Amino acid sequence: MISLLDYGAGNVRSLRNAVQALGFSLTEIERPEDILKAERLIFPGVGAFGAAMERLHRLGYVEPLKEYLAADRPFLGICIGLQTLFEGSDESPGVAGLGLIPGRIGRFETGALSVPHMGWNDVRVERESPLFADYAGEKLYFVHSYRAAPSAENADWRLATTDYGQPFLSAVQRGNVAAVQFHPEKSGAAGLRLLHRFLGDAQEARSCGPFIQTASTRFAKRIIACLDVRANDAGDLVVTKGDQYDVREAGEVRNLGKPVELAQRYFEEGADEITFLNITAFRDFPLADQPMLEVLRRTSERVFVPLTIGGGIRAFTDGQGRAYSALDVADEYFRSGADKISIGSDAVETVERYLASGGVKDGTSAIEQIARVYGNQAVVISIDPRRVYVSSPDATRHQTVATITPGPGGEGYCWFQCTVKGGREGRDVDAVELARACEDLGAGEILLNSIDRDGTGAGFDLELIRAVSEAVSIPVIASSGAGCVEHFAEVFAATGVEAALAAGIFHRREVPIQAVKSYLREQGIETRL
Ligand code: 1PR
Repeated sequence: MISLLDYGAGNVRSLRNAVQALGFSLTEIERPEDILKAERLIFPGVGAFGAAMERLHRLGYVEPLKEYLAADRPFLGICIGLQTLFEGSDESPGVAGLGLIPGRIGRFETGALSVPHMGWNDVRVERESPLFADYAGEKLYFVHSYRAAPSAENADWRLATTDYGQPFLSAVQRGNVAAVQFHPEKSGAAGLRLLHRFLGDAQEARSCGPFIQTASTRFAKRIIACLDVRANDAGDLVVTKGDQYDVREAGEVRNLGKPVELAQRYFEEGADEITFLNITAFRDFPLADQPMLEVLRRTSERVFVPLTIGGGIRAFTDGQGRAYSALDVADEYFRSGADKISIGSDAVETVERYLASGGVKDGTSAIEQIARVYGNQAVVISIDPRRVYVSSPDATRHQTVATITPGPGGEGYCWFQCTVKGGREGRDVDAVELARACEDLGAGEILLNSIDRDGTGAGFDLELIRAVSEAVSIPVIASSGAGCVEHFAEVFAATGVEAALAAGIFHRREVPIQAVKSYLREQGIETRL
């Protein structure tokens, strides 16, 4: 009997899907006494350390969990499920952990590297373990801002380590109790194999496996496939693609394929993440869009890399006068299989209020509310900027850049105006101040589009991307304009972005994802192959 300790702190649907895809069924822990009845227990911690411990206490799970662990029964902790095994964490001072492993969890101090550590990295397996028995050295998916440092006092737990500015424990194990900092359920085929080892035969295979020794682990730049989804005029949900956000051709919505099939194809072709943007959700209430939620559910059953969904995340009152918060909309997206949600128009409105109030964070914005429940890493801000040209920096209060592509009147400067409703309305907020404010409000990542470059194949807007990525310390995804493999190398070489996203060239099969990755490797840029 495989039991899942879901204490209601976030999305564990991905893990359920992965376990089911491997042919196992899961029993939910519903009462404290269920813990000691489990034959194998998975604890996929989500969110913050303090919130996780607080919920475990409230549900009466702490004592039976300690007893289960002390009896050396089969256990797999994931992410916060690893961190709570320690004595405490700087994330939540004063909150005691389960105390099985000596030491405290600390925050990453990585200098120029973005925090969270979000993406694909190597693990250095330092001793034999059945968990890694058929692991072939692939990169695995991490997302966390805090780390367990390897030390003399936890040496007997140390199974694998990873470097991200600083070394940290990426896997621990003693006897039958193991925990991993990465997400096996989001780590593609390698993660599923590891999960299978725990589910299937962790007991009997105690001494096998290659012994991997890598001098230093290397973090990969991510390649993301993006699917803009909307109903076409016949009412079918299709993947579409615009030119500078105009998705119609000869009056019809362009149809580039079916969302679930395309997402699965990109997973199989090696995309590191998949993003769905529900591009008409600004006018239609997304919770009424059951086909879109169904797309997400079906995709999450077969795609085992992180899934982001955006569109329509804002407060809404339906035709019957029932009010929904942005968190309600996000809840439904997470329940349907999203790992991250992305906020567009609502973030611009939030930042307008934030700037008008001199930077007050009152806790009511969608960004703050969703980050509090699901963690910062789950909140992506999608920015849809358009260039506004000016003849000198004094002509505007906004941050300008000197541009090598002058404006229509020969203007040598521009700023990047945020828009809402899919580019239909410009606002008096620039992309740089928006990104900074959203980071302060608790966003974990920026998805930086460009209306000027979208669908043009002319390359990423490096001036925009440099300006935004230099202004924040959270990861930035470069988007819009990719036309060939060289454009990806260019954006990684010229800016500090962690990821690059493309749509049209992948949909039209002009450039395969693997060709992008191979080219990047040839250029000395690390990728997950
Ligand atoms: O405002 O919170 O409801 O979110 C709406 C979301 O839908 C936003 O993330 C917004 O970017 C997106 N969106 C709205 N309208 C469009 C449109 O195209 N008409 N799509 C749209 C944005 C841009 C990228 C695209 C890249 C790469 N699409 O997603 O995939 O530009 O394309 P390329 O590689 O082909 O150049 P809310």
